[in-house]
Amino acid sequence: MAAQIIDGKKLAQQIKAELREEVERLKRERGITPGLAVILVGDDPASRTYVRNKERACRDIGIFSQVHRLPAETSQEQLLELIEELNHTDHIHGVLVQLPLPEHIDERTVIQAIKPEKDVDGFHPVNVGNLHIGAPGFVPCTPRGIIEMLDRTGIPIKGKHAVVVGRSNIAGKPAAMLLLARHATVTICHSRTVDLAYHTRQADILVVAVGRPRFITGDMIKEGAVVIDVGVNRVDEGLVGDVDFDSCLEKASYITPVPGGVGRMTVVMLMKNTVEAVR
Ligand code: BQF
Repeated sequence: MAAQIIDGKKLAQQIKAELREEVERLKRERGITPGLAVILVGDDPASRTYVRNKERACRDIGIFSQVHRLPAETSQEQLLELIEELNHTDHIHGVLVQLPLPEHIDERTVIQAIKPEKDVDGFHPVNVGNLHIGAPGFVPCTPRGIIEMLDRTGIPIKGKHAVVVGRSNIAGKPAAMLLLARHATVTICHSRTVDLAYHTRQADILVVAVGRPRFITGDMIKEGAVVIDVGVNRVDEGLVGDVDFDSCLEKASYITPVPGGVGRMTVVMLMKNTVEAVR
């Protein structure tokens, strides 16, 4: 039987409605409007789209947002200065630097400059460490969105074999940590994994975050698997995921679409982190 498609757009709208109420309450009871500052360096077209998505989500929910659009030639020092200023700006509760950064800027140095209490992307080593040990802190938006999707769809995680393909600091690695915290048995695969299909076929829950269009095909998954597609790849036909949707649809029990899947959840989890940054 064909898989059930997990509607990320619908789930995101539902969470947005909840956040709108929470923001309204913060304004009413504490006189606080959550504020998000986004820093975009350069003019990468995909990054511009993502930043626009974030601005729109803020507006929909009632979060104050400001976007700092800096030229590609901005020096690392100038960028660090801006971050330092935002770290000390009281009405800004969340600060994020849109990735990737131009070559001449060191990503790690920049991320470390963000105050951990305002690091709504959850990329600062303090937050990464907290995730690792299971302590409270900001969780990266994409992995948080994946867990939220599973939970709201009623898909149990405990005891399942979750296979994560991809080991980035933004998606794969933190997704594996969260699944582990929820008592899944976790396998992490990557570009050097030998016999990838052997591993992906073991998955009850398959999370794919490799950045290659239609990389995972139906023959690589187990009958009844839950397939979570993190990929956002621009091809001639439009946006496609890392999963070959058509060949996996017949075999999976649940599958996320692209567009309208994990990406939607990512943006709304950023909103959730920003609201939580007020506390
Ligand atoms: C959708 C991102 C790679 C590298 C840096 C909705 C987004 C994307 C797709 C979006 C992403 C991907 C974001 C869809 C933010 C997710 O409907 O499929 C929303 O805006 N995203 C980002 O900020 O940086 C990235 C992917």
